[in-house]
Amino acid sequence: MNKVALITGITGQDGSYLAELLLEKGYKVHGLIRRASSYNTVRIDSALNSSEHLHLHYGDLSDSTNLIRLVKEIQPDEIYNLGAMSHVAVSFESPEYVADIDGMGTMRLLEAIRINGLEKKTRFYQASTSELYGEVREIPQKETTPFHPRSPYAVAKMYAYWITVNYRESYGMYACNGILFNHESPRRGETFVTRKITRSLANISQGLESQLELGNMDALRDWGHAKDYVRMQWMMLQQKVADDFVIATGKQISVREFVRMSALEAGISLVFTGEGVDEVATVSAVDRDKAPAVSVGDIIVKVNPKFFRPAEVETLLGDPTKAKQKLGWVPEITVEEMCQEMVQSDMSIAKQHMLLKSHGFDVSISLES
Ligand code: NDP
Ligand code: GDR
Repeated sequence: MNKVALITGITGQDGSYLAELLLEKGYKVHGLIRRASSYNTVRIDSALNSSEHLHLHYGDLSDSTNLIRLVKEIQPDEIYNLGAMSHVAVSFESPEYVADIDGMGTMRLLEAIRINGLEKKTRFYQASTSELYGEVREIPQKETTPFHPRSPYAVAKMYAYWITVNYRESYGMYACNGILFNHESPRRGETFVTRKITRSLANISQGLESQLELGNMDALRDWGHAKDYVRMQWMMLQQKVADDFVIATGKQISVREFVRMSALEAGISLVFTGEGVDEVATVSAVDRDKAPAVSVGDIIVKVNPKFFRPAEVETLLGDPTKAKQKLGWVPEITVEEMCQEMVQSDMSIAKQHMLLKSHGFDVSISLES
């Protein structure tokens, strides 16, 4: 019998990779999608076109009756709760919404399992986050490191973390938290910093954009690849006993270093000068084949305080020892390889746009991020 999984957030970065992984493993996969005014399934279109075992259902984590009905109809063996308003900076703009979806939404889904009497059947994965550590109390951060969330997003995720633990302890449910550090890919949303950087530098290299504006370039993150991390989400639900795990690479670099690495991949060498809001990155050498629109001396990166956050998480570095020892999980893709893949993917999109432009088509690039 095929196992049956329900994924919330299936249209997002992780949801799309996880759906592909589960389909490869022979699962029947059900995904919760939100009705939008335009198509929002671009990341899962190829899976939808190639598999008859992928089914989508309209719904929302704010809608209890919808969740209860779907869980009743689908009778899932596994639920992966990846759905969330996942942008930390945006959560300062909409704290009530993020509490409702990221916090209460998790409880609604756990209740849907319980109301349908599926506590002993349905295993539950909660997408927890390194943002729980926020103002870090210990370096590196592991499962026992105290939490100190620094944004409405992280505070909402803290409720979700503990309600997941609570349902495990109260009702004997197989419910676990993956405390995942930042993970990226060519499918990463364009407003998260890595993708913003790779996309913008690719556009600059081809002449579609002239400058990349960033916030805090000193921020340090432990960046891994989403494909490695969704494999881990599945592994966590295949254990004998439910448990919580930190998933990270154990290495960190700054936003500035990610800019430098991405620029080199796009054929641009950069020199950083100035400090704080006055910091800029100037082109010191250029590979003209790769970056025809860029010249030595161009200032192509600068700081815009509008991207600073009311409270910042300065440094995150995970210790994945428990996941390595108990689950045998080892990340396979390095940050350098991931950066190359992201830049190459964005360069190929930028070149397609330039080709269209050269044939007179109107190519408008959204720059609001
Ligand atoms: P994305 O932002 O790419 O995807 C979020 C998903 O949630 C989308 O499918 C989105 O739908 C859906 N969603 C948003 N609001 C609702 C709602 N009200 N009801 C139902 N679904 C909703 O996130 P990622 O794939 O990067 O992350 C997956 C999860 O993991 C998130 O919970 C995130 O907070 C968490 N996480 C992510 C990390 C990372 O580095 N990527 C690290 C740690 C945790 P739509 O497409 O319609 O917007
Ligand atoms: P993060 O990711 O907040 O860690 O949350 P993001 O890529 O948004 O920021 C990482 C760091 O870069 C700094 N930064 C900028 N960030 C953005 N988005 N835009 C900028 O212009 C910019 N300039 C500098 C930020 O200040 C921050 O320090 C991600 C999300 O996927 C969460 O859902 C997840 O829980 C955590 O990772 C782990």
